[in-house]
Amino acid sequence: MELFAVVSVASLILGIVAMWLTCKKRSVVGNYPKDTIVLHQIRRGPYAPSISPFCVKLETYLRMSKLKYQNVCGRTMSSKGKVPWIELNGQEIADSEFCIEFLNKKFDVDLNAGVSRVDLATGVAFQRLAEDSLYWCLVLYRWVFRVNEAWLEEARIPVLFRWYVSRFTRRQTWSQGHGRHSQAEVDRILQSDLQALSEFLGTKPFLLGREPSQVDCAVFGQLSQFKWNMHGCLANTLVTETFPNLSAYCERMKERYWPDWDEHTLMGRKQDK
Ligand SMILES: N[C@@H](CCC(=O)N[C@@H](CS)C(=O)NCC(=O)O)C(=O)O
Repeated sequence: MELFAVVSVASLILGIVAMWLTCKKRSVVGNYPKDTIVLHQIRRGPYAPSISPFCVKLETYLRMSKLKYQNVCGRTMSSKGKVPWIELNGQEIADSEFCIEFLNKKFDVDLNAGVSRVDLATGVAFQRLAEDSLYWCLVLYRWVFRVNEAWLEEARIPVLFRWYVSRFTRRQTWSQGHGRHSQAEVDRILQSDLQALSEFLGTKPFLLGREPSQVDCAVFGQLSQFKWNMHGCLANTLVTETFPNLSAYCERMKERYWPDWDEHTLMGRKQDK
């Protein structure tokens, strides 16, 4: 009976602390200079500017489109409960893709100029592969299979937060579907996704040709995690060794849009905010 009471109280305390650590605060402060694009994202990652592929995607887009923005790294989630999101003159836009759509319209940005409609359609299909399949493999390796505990240390993720994220990503990936597979099966999904991406990229410098286009933001965002934030596991070996054109592609994107990469990683020291 006593043990039961102790366990109950301990769980309650753990639950409260976990809720505090992970609470999804949300506010559109609107206290920024007029016409400033405010990019809300989580704090910087150890070897890539974020541990979130969607944050890398949106920030890369802002750099590609040469739009000035202000970074706010923290735990403030969008009204949809996710990061990244932006605000502009007090208006909130949630979801990286909707942010891009909004900014394209607002600032007359077109990163797809000169790309054929067929290539754009193929780009959409690869973006779905990246964001709706590769992403869930990433989540599973990182939080459910826990393939790299040392990396979680490097990312400075508190132990309680790891436990919380593991629990909820287990539920998320189960509902999505990938989470019902064994690790060996997820390895096979990942390998065939990356192989398709690698074959399609071939010897092209960027996904749809000689110049980068909008889809590169999304694909680079996901691949950046496998290349820089997943070392010591199959996902990293596949990108860096099995499919070296994917690795070279990541380097190309980094070189072009992130000359200050190291300044925006935890291991490279300086942090935003
Ligand atoms: N479709 C969204 C996906 C964003 C997303 O999944 N973000 C993750 C971080 S990588 C998140 O906020 N997860 C929190 C949650 O699922 O509760 C986008 O493009 O912005």
